[in-house]
Amino acid sequence: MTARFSPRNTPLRTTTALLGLGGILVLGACAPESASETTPDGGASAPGGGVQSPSPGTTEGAETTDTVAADSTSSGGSGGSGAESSGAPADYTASMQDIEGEVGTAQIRETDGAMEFTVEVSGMEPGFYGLHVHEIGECNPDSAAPDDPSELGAFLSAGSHIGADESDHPDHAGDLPPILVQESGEGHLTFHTDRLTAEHLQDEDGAAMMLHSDPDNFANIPERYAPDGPDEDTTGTGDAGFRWACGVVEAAA
Ligand SMILES: [Cu+2]
Repeated sequence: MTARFSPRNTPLRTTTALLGLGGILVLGACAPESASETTPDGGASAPGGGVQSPSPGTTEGAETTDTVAADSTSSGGSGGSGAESSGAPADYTASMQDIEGEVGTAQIRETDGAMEFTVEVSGMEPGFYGLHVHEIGECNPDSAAPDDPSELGAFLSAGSHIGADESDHPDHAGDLPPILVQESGEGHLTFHTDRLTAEHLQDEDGAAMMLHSDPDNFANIPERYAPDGPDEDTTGTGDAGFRWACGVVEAAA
């Protein structure tokens, strides 16, 4: 865990940031995105991640107070000229929310042989943050991991990265580039991935966009730090920290 108190930086977020700090400190000793969810038999350091900052019931409260809504609607004109370059409407959308409300949005569009993602966030501390698509479209801020009900935490309901049972991180279909939040607190990212399909996003249990509290190291751990190679947490999750905001991927209206 880093020294960062919270990915949030707006005054509105202060309370949550402090609450979040508690959660982070507790979770700091754990693997927030547990090895068990991505390496079912891993058994690595049971995170005991039963403590997390988000608490149910507060999720809806601040939803409409954030500036993200305005940001997302004005993104085309606010320096996001690249984002809308395709001009085509999104096929899927996700509103990524922490316990206070929307942190950012993802617009996903099917292109020829790839999925084009446009991700916008605001009101966050500058820096890189991990982004993934998780395998279950359920964003419960206080939930159990599907494959280990004893493991509780924020948005564990979304399960592992899509493709986590088929390969190591960062070769999961759901592994995405990290987003860079600028000094303004806003982040913008557009990219294509040919790893994900419509079936991934809209299968029976859906899918969820996850914004993490830390950068993703893509399991790129130099040998001098890890002579035996990265451990299971790293090859499972990229050490992207705990799950900060989650958004169910939905078919665009
Ligand atoms: Cu993730």
